Amino acid sequence: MSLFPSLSLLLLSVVTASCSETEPLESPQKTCPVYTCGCPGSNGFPGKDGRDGAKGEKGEPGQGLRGVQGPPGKLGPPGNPGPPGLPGRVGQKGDPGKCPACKYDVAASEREALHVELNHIKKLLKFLLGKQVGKKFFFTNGAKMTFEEAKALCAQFQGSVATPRNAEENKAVLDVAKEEAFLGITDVETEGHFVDLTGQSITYQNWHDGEPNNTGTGEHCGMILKQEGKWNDIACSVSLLAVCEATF
Ligand code: MMA
Ligand code: CA
Repeated sequence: MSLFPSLSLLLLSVVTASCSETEPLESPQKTCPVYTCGCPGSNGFPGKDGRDGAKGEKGEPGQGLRGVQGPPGKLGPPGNPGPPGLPGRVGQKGDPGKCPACKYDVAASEREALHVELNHIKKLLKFLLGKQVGKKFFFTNGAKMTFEEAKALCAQFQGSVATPRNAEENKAVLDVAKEEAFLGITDVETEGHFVDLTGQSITYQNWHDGEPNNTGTGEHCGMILKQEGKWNDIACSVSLLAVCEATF
């Protein structure tokens, strides 16, 4: 018997034995017949470097000396304007000036005398009118008229048809009127939305229950009722007492 065949058999068994040690049998590609499998190669070279990891936390400041301070940064954008300042002091009284159309120049002493006289009259008027709430006076001449006529009458005194802004003023109007009287309010522009004679919405109102109800052919004016000074809307064409309000 030759030595060769037994040597090759021995070699083959060594090879298969070392293969089965390194390659687990579960692997599908390892089901090949024993004679076609090679031995695993030696480890390859290490792969390329991986990608950079996430940035680490900021380190502690170093030990070295601080550098010199850099130059100042660029000028920032202008800030918002500040609140308005306090009002300045009242200036000195100007000279009376010349009135080209005036025949005479009223002397300072005469102006002073007129001023004193006017104040006396104002004082008397306030006393006679009686009804004052704050700076506002309420007054009537006892005449009845339409709303338009009442407006024209009150305008003569640089005043307006009485427009009470609170319960105290409402009471004062009732005290002066003692009967039903027009108020300086209207909803002629927008039905149901009463405004004062400057067109401003009213903030105080004292409507009677169920009013304003805009009955009949329409009621676009306001009036004060005798009963508790409650308000009713009424046609502007009716005749009612005119009560005015004005400041002096
Ligand atoms: C009733 C009532 C009022 C209306 C007047 C008109 C007497 O009161 O309906 O709302 O304004 O009538 O005269
Ligand atoms: Ca009414």
